Amino acid sequence: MSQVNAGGLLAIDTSGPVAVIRLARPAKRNAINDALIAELHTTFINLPEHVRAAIIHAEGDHFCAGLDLSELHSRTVAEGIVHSRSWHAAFDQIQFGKVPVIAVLHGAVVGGGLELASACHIRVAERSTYFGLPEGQRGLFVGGGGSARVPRLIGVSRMADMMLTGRILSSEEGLATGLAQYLVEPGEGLAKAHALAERIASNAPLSNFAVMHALPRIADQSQSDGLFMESLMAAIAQGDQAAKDRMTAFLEGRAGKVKA
Ligand code: 1HE
Repeated sequence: MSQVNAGGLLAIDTSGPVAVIRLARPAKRNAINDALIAELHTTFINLPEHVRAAIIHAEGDHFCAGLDLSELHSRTVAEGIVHSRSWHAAFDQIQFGKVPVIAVLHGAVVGGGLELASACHIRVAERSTYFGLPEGQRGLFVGGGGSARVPRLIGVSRMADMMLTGRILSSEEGLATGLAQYLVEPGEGLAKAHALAERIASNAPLSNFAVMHALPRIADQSQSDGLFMESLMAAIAQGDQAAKDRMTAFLEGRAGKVKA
């Protein structure tokens, strides 16, 4: 099924094994308002069973200008907490949802836009990409999961620098620091994401599940607890029929070799 959502904020194509979700608010630089965060949440909850990987990309010159600042000034403290929690719920559904998600980045990836990107499992940055956390300059703090996710990618000190000084990281710096795993030329991001998504979609679903759900949790645990959880997850994965079939295929010379 290919569709544009009713609010016109997202274009969603879930017809194949790779779902493609496009931020479609270029006039506002894909700034995220309440309706868009709700659409992202429901889209990722409702991904059809045949979908094996997803791509998020964006229309216009910028991936995402972050929080829609026009919605901010009338909120009370209590409403602010509920608002932040709605971003957490939506981005948790991306990070800990059904399938791995690849973000294709270009132009501004700032504030809540970087929080969205950091909830994805793989980030492909086109050379036009730049990363910023202007919350410090706007009198705000991150509220879309950035304080939990961004330091896990680049460390607390780099994030503190970005927030305190307004430092912008280029696409090359983003690649070097871990904000992006791939750097491509302008216009090439979507094709790269499709190539990666097709490889991901060909993995055993339980292996992808383990990478998405067990790996980050293990990294957050003590080594001893993490190693125990690793053993459980490894045993569950290797007991699955998909693993047995793949092992047999390799031993019978029917599976690809690991070559550079
Ligand atoms: C917006 C927003 C927005 C653009 N909220 N309306 N994010 C920021 O602090 C980034 C603010 N945006 C910018 O710095 C620039 O817009 C960009 C560098 C991203 C793009 O610049 P440019 O010259 O291409 O576009 P523009 O002329 O600035 O903006 C075009 C329109 O989009 C304009 O509206 P118009 O009605 O005058 O045409 C802008 O007002 C509108 N627009 N960005 C609302 N962010 C969960 S907590 C997360 C906290 C944060 O994310 S804080 C960071 C917020």
